[in-house]
This record gives sequence, structure tokens and C-alpha cells, in this order.
Amino acid sequence: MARTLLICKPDAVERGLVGEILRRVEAKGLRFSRLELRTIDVATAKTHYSEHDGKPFFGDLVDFITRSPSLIAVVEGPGEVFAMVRSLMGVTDPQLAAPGTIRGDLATMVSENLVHGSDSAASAEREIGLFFPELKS
Ligand code: 3AN
Repeated sequence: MARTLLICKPDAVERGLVGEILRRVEAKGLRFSRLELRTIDVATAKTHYSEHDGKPFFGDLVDFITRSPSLIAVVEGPGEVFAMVRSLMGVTDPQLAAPGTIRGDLATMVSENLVHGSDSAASAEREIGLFFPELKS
């Protein structure tokens, strides 16, 4: 069984869409081994988004992800579970995301695109270790 990290970001919690998002992941056949509602602190947010450090939207991104609680999930499933979660999410920009995906159906702006999912098996392990140090492999 493989695992990946999924974050329902502050906009998802504020808009009351956590149930809808988790329902889609669960209906696919994936399972949650950890679910935690937590306001992400600034240091963790900066580490998590370090690949975007220096880009014009970095400050806004950190402000956004730390503004209110997120629902942080460890998702388990067979094979490339990170890729299954990413395909349920749709592409980064909700204006381009296909209907049927979380972002395609439920969001309109790249700055408030509801969810984060690890983009590789290696990123998944790194991110699970960042948010849940006790689960480090
Ligand atoms: P994804 O979340 O699909 O993995 P990344 O890692 O490229 O996408 O981007 C992380 C987050 O940064 C996005 N979810 C989005 O909120 C924000 N972001 C990415 N590109 C832009 C952009 N051009 N303008 C504003 N925010 C952006």
C-alpha cells in the first residue's frame, strides 16, 4: 500500500467543501490513515512551498495557507496513489481544470484552488514527514 499527502486548504474548510472533497477520494476507493484539522504555521508553510520561494505569489501563498485551519490527510491506496489523488484534483488552475475534477467543479481561481496533493512518491514521503514527523518512514 502506498501513501500520499492531501491538504484541503483554508478555502475548502471555509466554504464547507471538506466533506465533498473527502467523499470523492473515499468513493474512488482510497482510505485515510490520518486526518487532522490544523492551522498550518508560517515556518511549515514556507518549508512546504520552498520551491516557490522568490516567485511573486510566494507571500500571498504563505498568507493564504496559514489564514485559517486546513484539513491535512494521509491517503492510502494501491500503486501510484499520489497520481490518483492528483487526477481527482485536476490541474493547478481551476479555469483549466476539467469538469469532473475537484478544481474543475468547485473552484475558479488559482490562488484559492481548494486542495494540495503531493506530486510524486518522493514528495509524498517528504511532505508526510513535514506535517506528521511521527509518521516518517
Ligand atoms: P499544485 O498545487 O497543483 O501542485 P503548484 O505546486 O505548482 O501546484 O503550486 C502550489 C500552489 O501555488 C497552487 N496550489 C496555487 O495555490 C499557487 N500558485 C501556483 N501558481 C500560481 C500563480 N501563477 N499565481 C498564484 N498562485 C499560484
